[in-house]
Amino acid sequence: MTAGKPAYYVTTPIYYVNDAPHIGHAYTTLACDVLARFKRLDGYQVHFLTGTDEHGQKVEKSAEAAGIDPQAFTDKVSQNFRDLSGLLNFSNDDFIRTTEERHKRSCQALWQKLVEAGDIYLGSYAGWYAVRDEAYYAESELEDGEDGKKIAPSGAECEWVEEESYFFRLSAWGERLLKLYEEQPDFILPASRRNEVISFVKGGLKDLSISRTTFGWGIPVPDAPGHIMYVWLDALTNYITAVGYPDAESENFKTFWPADVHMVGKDILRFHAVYWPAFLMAAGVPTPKRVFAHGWWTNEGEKMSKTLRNALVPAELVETYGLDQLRYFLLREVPFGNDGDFSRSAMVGRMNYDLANQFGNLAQRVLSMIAKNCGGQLPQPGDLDADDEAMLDQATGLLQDLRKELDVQQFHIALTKTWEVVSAANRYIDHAAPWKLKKSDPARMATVLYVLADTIRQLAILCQPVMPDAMEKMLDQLAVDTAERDFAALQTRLTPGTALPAPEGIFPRFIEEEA
Ligand code: ME8
Repeated sequence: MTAGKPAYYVTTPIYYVNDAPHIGHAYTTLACDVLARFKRLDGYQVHFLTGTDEHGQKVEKSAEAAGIDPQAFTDKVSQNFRDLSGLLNFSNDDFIRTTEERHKRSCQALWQKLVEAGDIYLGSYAGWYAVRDEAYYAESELEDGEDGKKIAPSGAECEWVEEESYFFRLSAWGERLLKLYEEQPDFILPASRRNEVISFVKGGLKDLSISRTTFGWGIPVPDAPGHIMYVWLDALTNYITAVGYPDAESENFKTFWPADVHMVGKDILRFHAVYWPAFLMAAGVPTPKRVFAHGWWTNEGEKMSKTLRNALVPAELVETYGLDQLRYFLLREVPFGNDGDFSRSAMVGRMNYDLANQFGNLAQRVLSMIAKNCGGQLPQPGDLDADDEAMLDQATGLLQDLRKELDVQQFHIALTKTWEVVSAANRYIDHAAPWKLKKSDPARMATVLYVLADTIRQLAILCQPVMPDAMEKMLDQLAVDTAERDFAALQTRLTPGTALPAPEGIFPRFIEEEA
């Protein structure tokens, strides 16, 4: 039953199929997965979208190099991104491919709207194009590379393109874009990126070439033989296709559009924060609520690249460190929005300290004391003293903090605040020392263990978005009913007398193998 629930729509970029998924792609989708899971547990009706960007020259060239036609090529490699969802336990509700019929229909309808609005005209493009970025560059942006080559700021090689092309009147939308950024100050986050976009738009916008004629792998422009749509116009439209565009009256579209968050890497912010809202405003479609541009991951200080063969492969990391350990690390280690570096030592540190020592050990101590000293049943608490109340209040107060931080995509702060409660629980157990109370004051021991068990339950419920499997195990060990695991259940308390299964460790330590 979804009626009456508030809606939440979160999207990842759709990834180019020419590349094998690496940790950078996994990172973006992970961030969205955590938002989607959090909102579901908080009573929202969520639509979480990911998918693949399958048209354009870059994909066409990769297909050619693989010696198969582009459709067969994309059918094959798109699967790698679908598999990533299974591997990393992503809970996306849909997976869109731009080669699907629903998407062709949506793009052509959007195009038609732009034509009707008078925002498209026929001209000819003569300028630089980088296939790797699928982006046009002005001469002034380029640097000279070896052998007279022209290099874009991203490092991509550019080629000279001259062809008949349709243009979008982007130059006419500068003022309205600036107004959008002003009226919706959180439209672009983090703020530093917002400032970059504002200066770019203030610098003046040129009309954008939005069709190509020199290759064929794309969506045909309606009534314009020989023209296919510029791959970024095609790609961005995926976000509305997936909720039913062009059927703006459909239940899905009315429920989920405008999107709450488009999550992207900083490399593609301009497309999402400038071109996309301009297209939408021109077509009379509402603009999304937020574009969040996160930072870039490097591997042990090096940029990941095909030539260096140093891309971090998600499957290998999961195998080495464990799935939830990796999910936790990626969101805890780096302030969300900043660049981050993956190092083995940092990963092992988080795994052994935050997860095994601080959280895992706490749960293990409490559950094994209950197993040994309380007949394997949740103990009956007596009257709570000030320390007990403070512990439980601190755990209960966490939800408000997490809501606030996740509403602005500050995962690392949300986790830091969660670990403040984990640390407080460790201080509480050390201070109350229930192991000393076994003989002297068993009633007090029961109270302390009960307070701890309920604190762990609350932490486990709140950590589900980041570590779904591990927290499922933790809640199983506390015999929490599966219907009592959403945020509404934080208002309740564990039932004394409930029989618990035998405790098992949840977060193993990472032991370095002897060389
Ligand atoms: O740009 N660190 O697709 P793409 C962090 N198809 N994130 C990274 C990363 C890294 N080292 N490498 C990649 C495209 N990413 C277009 C998008 S959307 C309408 C079309 C992530 O396959 C990051 O989110 O090149 C980046 O924006 C995205 O992958 C680029 O994926």
